[in-house]
Amino acid sequence: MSNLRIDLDRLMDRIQRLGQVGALEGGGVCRLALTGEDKAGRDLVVGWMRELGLQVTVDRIGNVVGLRPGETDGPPVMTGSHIDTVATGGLYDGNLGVLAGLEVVESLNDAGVTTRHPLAVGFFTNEEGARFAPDMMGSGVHQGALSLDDCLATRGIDGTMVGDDLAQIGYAGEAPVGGFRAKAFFELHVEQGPVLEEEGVEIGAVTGVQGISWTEYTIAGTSNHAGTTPMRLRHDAGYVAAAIATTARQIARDMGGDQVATVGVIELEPNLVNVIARRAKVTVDLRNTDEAKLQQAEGMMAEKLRELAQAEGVEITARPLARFEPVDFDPEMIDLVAETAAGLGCSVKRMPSGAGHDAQMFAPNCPTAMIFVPSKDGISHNVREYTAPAEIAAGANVLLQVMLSAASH
Ligand code: HGY
Ligand code: MN
Ligand code: MN
Repeated sequence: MSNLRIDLDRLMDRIQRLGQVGALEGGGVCRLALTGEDKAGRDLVVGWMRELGLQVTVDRIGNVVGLRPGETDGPPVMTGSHIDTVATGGLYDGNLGVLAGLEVVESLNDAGVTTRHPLAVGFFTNEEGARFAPDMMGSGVHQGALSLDDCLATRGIDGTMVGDDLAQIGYAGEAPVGGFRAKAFFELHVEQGPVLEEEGVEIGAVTGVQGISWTEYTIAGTSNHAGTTPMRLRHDAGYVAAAIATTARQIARDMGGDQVATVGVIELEPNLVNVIARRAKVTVDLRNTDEAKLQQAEGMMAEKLRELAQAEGVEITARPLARFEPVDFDPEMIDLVAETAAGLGCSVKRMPSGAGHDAQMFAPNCPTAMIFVPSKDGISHNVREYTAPAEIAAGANVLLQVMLSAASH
């Protein structure tokens, strides 16, 4: 293990400075993918990449990779994450992984260290998937799991297309996609859940990512008067939307274990107090670490929707937004993270990720693992997201060491 350590003040300064881009009143950040704020964040990070001497490339879906040459050529040891955020984002989700990667580079620059294999630091387009589904869009295209053309043609919640907005912000790059292979991929990320904090553990050696299933349901009912329409004559899209939300919760309750279910979007038309809703749009996010159980949950939801449509006399159409099976990371890489963390004197827990991450797109193509640091109160996708500097230092030093180790042989 090298005696090298990252410079925490420098890393915290970058986290705070990037956090100023798209800063929300009262704290937090909104840098939705492919917006002006995303562009400003990208420009800032690309500037830092260039200052560090990295060779910067932008690919056709806007992923940005900074390469640090090694003594030899060939596939780099890579780290990275995302700098797009949800609308009520925190300073650390994604940003920490990218900026810690830059800090690893700067620490090596300061020490005059050239690694045997090249290193790379990347940020990937639209990891969140909040504005344009699916999530992990950029890394999925980067690693050949998603179609470039389909993603460029994707329309988001504002009605615009990925390809147009990408060009608009000046990040429709030239570099090809799908074929980039890393020697190994590591991602440092905040846990975004309560586990590490509740168990008093400093580092998570992430074993894999749970399966993700996102669906948008459109319910077509009949507008009518709230007062004059007898209950037996209603085709109430608003009622069905609410029933979908309670069904999602009931499925998670009935299945127990790792099953989670979220209704994040409910839109009603005409959305007026005295009008029975003629139309509703509802999103359902189902996740489970076990693929068969995730399919079971999807089946339960589909069955209930058939019953609801029949009983209420409405039409329900489903539009899949994202579907990723659970992913396992490389056992040797997980061991490397766990042993490195222990070697640095940190307590460690092997654990799955509840959130999706860019790393899951690399896992089929190269040895991949993730490093988690605790999230205060288990909070994320919330402006109160917080991880203490000492915890950030621990995570970034583990990243430095595992990258040095993987790039030296
Ligand atoms: O939804 C997720 O798990 C990630 O934040 N994109
Ligand atoms: Mn993230
Ligand atoms: Mn996120």
